[in-house]
Amino acid sequence: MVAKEPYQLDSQLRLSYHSLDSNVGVPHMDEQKHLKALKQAIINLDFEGMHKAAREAMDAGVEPQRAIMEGMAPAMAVVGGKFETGEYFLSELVVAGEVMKEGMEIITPYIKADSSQKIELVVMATVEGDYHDIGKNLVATLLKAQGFGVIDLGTDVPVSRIVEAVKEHNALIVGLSALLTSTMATMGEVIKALEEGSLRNRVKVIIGGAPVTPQFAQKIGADHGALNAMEGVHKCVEWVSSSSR
Ligand code: B12
Repeated sequence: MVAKEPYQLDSQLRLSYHSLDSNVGVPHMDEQKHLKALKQAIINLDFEGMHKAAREAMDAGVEPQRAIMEGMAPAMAVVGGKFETGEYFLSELVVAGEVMKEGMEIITPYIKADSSQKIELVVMATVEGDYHDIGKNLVATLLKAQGFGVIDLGTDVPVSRIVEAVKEHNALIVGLSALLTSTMATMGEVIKALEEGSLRNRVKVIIGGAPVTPQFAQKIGADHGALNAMEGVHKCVEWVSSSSR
């Protein structure tokens, strides 16, 4: 597997984000302070700290996408590392997830919606056997902000349910999320089922989640393996902007 840094956008990529990341450039000192406070609140499992940090960051005008992607998301990777080394247990993972969710509740209303995009439907799901939904929810929020209609099927979603939803809603894009190496393969099963249902040529399939790489996406026949939420949403915008399908 090729190593990747899922939470860091390289500067080249950032420059191409336009409306997704309007505040181009390296965060200045004051912003760094807010990003650090958001990160610390998650690592310290501190709900009050998160409320304070999220409100202060928004009051100070920190760009909401940056607050989530550069402040909060990297903290979850730190928490995952602590879980791996035995410093944190499952209960701490649960609390960290809740702290992140509360922070996102405060921050997401600040994400500016782009109403210029025509509504195209995206079916989103975390695949069967997998309960991780923070990344998926983030992608859904960013897609909505870009004017997409999102049918969010939730977590632990059976392959058949995803296929039914694509058919029922005549979706243009399917976004799949998996955080466990044991559930990644299920994304390939979704693609096979779409092929068997003669739906594959009607939809683009984008996959994401910490263990997902572009190579894995290619191997299972997905159209794109997202490096992170922003890059994935950027790809969806590109798809609907072009007339390739
Ligand atoms: C929080 C967390 C949990 C929470 C989840 C809460 C929730 N509501 O989601 C809880 C406590 C429930 C949990 C449970 C488990 N977890 Co857990 N969890 C994590 C942790 C710490 C953070 C995940 C997270 O939310 N990250 C923040 C978000 C923003 O990042 P993200 O999900 O990667 O999403 C980003 C991108 O990947 C992308 N993205 C994600 N999906 C998609 C989809 C599309 C379409 C696109 C475009 C982009 C995209 O966008 C996001 C932003 O860029 C990770 C550690 C890690 N480093 O990932 C472990 C981790 C994933 N968990 C792990 C494990 C082992 C488990 C358990 C098996 C533990 C256990 N013994 O029970 C269970 C499994 C439960 C299940 N069946 O799903 C392992 C997985 C190891 C492996 N190789 O598979 C990890 C890596 C921890 C570790 N280092 O060991 N977990």
